[in-house]
Amino acid sequence: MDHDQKHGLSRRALLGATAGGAALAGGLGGRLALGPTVAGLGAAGIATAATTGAAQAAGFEVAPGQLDEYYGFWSSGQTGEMRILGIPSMRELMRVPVFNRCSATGWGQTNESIRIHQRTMTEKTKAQLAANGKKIHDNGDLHHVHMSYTEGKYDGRYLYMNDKANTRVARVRGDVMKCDAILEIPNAKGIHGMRPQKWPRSNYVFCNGEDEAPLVNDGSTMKDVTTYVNVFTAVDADKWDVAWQVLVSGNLDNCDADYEGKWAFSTSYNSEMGMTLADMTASEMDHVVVFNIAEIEKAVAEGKFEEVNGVKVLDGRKDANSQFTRYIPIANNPHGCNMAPDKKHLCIGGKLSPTVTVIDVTLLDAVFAGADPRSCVVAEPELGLGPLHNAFDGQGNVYTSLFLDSQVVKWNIEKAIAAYKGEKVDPILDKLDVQYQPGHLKTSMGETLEADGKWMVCLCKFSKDRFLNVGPLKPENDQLIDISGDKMVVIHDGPNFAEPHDAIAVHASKMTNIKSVWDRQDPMWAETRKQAEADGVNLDEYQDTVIRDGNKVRVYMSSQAPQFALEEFTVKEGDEVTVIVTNLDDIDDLTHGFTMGNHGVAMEIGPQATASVTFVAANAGVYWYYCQWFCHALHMEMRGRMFVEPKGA
Ligand code: RUQ
Ligand code: CUA
Ligand code: CA
Repeated sequence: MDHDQKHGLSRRALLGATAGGAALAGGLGGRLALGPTVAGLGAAGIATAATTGAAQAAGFEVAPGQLDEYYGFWSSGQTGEMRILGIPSMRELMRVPVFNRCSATGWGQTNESIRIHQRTMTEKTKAQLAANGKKIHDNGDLHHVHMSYTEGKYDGRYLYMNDKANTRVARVRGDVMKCDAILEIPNAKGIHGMRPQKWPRSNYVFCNGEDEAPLVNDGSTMKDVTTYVNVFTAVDADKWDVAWQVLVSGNLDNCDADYEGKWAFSTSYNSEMGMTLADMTASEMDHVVVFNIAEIEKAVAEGKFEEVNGVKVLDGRKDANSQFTRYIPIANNPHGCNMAPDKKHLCIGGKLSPTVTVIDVTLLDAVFAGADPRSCVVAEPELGLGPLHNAFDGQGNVYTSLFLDSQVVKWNIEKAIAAYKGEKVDPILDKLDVQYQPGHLKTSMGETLEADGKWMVCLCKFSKDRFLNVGPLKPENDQLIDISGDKMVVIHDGPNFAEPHDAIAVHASKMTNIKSVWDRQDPMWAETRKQAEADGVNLDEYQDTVIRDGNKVRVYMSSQAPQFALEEFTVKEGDEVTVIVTNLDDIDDLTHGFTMGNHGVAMEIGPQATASVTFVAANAGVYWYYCQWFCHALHMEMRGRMFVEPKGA
């Protein structure tokens, strides 16, 4: 079939050649503005796609009570949380607060969560927060969620995620689905791309700093761009500290790692080090940076680093001519960076170029030995407008999102390589209209050696007319696509709130360590237990103890449906009150809560969990506290009173 004729030749012809330099940059505004128009065209195309593949769609339904085959771990962009969806039902199963403040669970307010936030916080950040009357950053911009690997396969231990807004990364435990560690990354600015090492296991989490700034960012230099750097960070995934950093030329966007543990890769859209849109799109070529892990580790071991803000920093910039990095020229403003499960091919989305660049990673040793950096490029198929991200089916095919065309294109790596060598083959196998403007797309197990080619979720940035109008702010649209046949088929539209960037689909068989009830000795509240011990309180027994320590009051109470062990307690105006609740119920799905009325205080206490929260009792009077997680027929009655005595009483 001739895809060029069937799909958008005129639109593609508009763009002209791959790297049009000034023409591309000049046309940028116009092409972005094309978005809505292109999307409008897409709507007509869907009817065809849906009818051709109806047969494959049969039997996909997950009936009530049936379980999904895959866990989908979703990012949520500026909402700052991680979400868990079932695939293929696309049912939302859970939200896991990470960088955001959560009203339901008390994340960002409980002492346990504040400790996790603050563990790696710099003194500078603490001071800046205090100046704003805060203890933590309670917003985040969570773009990328990835699971820990052992030998190129998901191992269910952890999920890792970035916060572009406040330059952090976080980790969520695979057993309880709670965040257990946040790391503020020094020296870098705006962590965007983030991937765990795949081989031999996820010893590192690689993090891209997207924004340029002076390395010593203390106001001594600000407008002199020559003092700006960008920083690539390897986080020690076990200790959750920075292992090392490498300074690079140009900024860093998306990243990935190979399946041999030799390389990490990052795309850069601003090799120009431009500070304006025009400058950032000025060059014909940008680059992908390749990091040589062994060379970097060797230099770190030999002490050949500079210590900056407590971190080991190496210089991998172009001028340094190091063995740490190589810069491979790629057409202007590349974006997505995805390693194929064939262990060999790295695919780079062209964004402003209609191409995906394929790098054969087995040719990188030669590049480090001095070969032409472009000698590792083995294909560069022209696919359509605005290629962003790539996903894999484990059968040699790639699915690339075309943002401007509002399409997904399926193409074959070997055919693209043949075409690059001059053979007359069309690598494009299929194109599908999606609604609308896709960013990331994720295939089932597609980021692992176990890519199974069954499902794909395409995360569309716009939904426009696909759902009932909910006002000027519209949901995004995560489309479920059946990729098991030759043709891609849209199965489901999944509206989603701001703004899932990325997702992974993990087979349920990988998640065997998920618990239903907490372990009483869980490290999450180890410090709270220590305090209880010091206060002579045994949290494992049913108890109701109030400890006064100057103007600090610690209120310990157990909860057991439908009652708090303490149904009243008394404090004084101005007291700093810490309420510590232990849920002694050890029944599946029996979560209690603690909300202190009119104090902005609420938290979740899961079965067998302990949680604590601290607040100041500011005004005298009677205040009711209650359980806000429905737990029992007498849940409404699960409440008690706090008496706040007037000062001097
Ligand atoms: S990025 S839409 Cu933040 Cu993952 Cu590409
Ligand atoms: Cu306990 Cu509701
Ligand atoms: Ca550029």
